[in-house]
Amino acid sequence: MTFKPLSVDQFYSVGNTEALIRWKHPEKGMISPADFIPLAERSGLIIPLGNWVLEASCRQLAIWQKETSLHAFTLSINVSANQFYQQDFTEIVLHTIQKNGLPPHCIKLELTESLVLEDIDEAIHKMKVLRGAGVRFSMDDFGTGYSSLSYLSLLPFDEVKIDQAFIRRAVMVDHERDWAIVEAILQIAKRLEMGVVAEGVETEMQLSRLQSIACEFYQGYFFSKPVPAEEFLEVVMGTR
Ligand code: G
Ligand code: G
Ligand code: MN
Ligand code: NA
Repeated sequence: MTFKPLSVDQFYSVGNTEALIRWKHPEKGMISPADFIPLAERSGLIIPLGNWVLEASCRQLAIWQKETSLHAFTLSINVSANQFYQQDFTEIVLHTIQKNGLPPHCIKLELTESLVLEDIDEAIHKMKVLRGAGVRFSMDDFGTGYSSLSYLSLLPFDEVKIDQAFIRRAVMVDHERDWAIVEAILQIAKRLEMGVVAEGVETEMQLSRLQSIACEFYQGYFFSKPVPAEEFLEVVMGTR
């Protein structure tokens, strides 16, 4: 837990708050996790890196909960496959939450469908253990991959996050067929008592269209680009 990766930091999305890792390279500037997370997975570095992400996220959330009136403030954290399937993942998560004095239900772990499909029985087992302690789960990037409806009912997710690529396509004027699917996802999720977060909301038009079909939770550049921790409260409180 003491590993501090060189030049790695976290940004936070506004709307639904999600911790997003960033690598500040001395010459190449900001490197996207899309480029270095797969490398970290292959090299095994994802284990200490993932643990650092958990620790840094929980520490930051505890600070925000203490410093503001946002006591029930929740934070979404992305989890990688090799991180999730490490033997003591559930213990590490629970220990980190407890150490930082957080209510477990304030932590949402984001898993992708492909992660879960690597070993569905083990995934369900780990999810049930953590959910039993109050931790919540989001299915990330829904609408890409297979987006299997049977898995949606089988897996104990609290929430689905409709992928930004999907939202972007659906709101284009001539994509009513995509829009129909967004609406159907909302209806299915409601019946399964899952929340829905629309990702990649960039325009007022996208937001109002989503609101018109009773989508309640959003994330995206319309609210703000992801910001460093120091700027986060200002942005959320709307003072800039
Ligand atoms: O923030 P950005 O658009 O660069 O994210 C690119 C990808 O990196 C996304 O798929 C996102 O889920 C992933 N990602 C961002 N932060 C983390 C993290 O802390 N851990 C893991 N495993 N993935 C992350
Ligand atoms: O795979 P995942 O959903 O975790 O990826 C989240 C990433 O998507 C974030 O790192 C963020 O940089 C990016 N993102 C979030 N909202 C928007 C948006 O409105 N537009 C675009 N282009 N990217 C976004
Ligand atoms: Mn995510
Ligand atoms: Na996503």
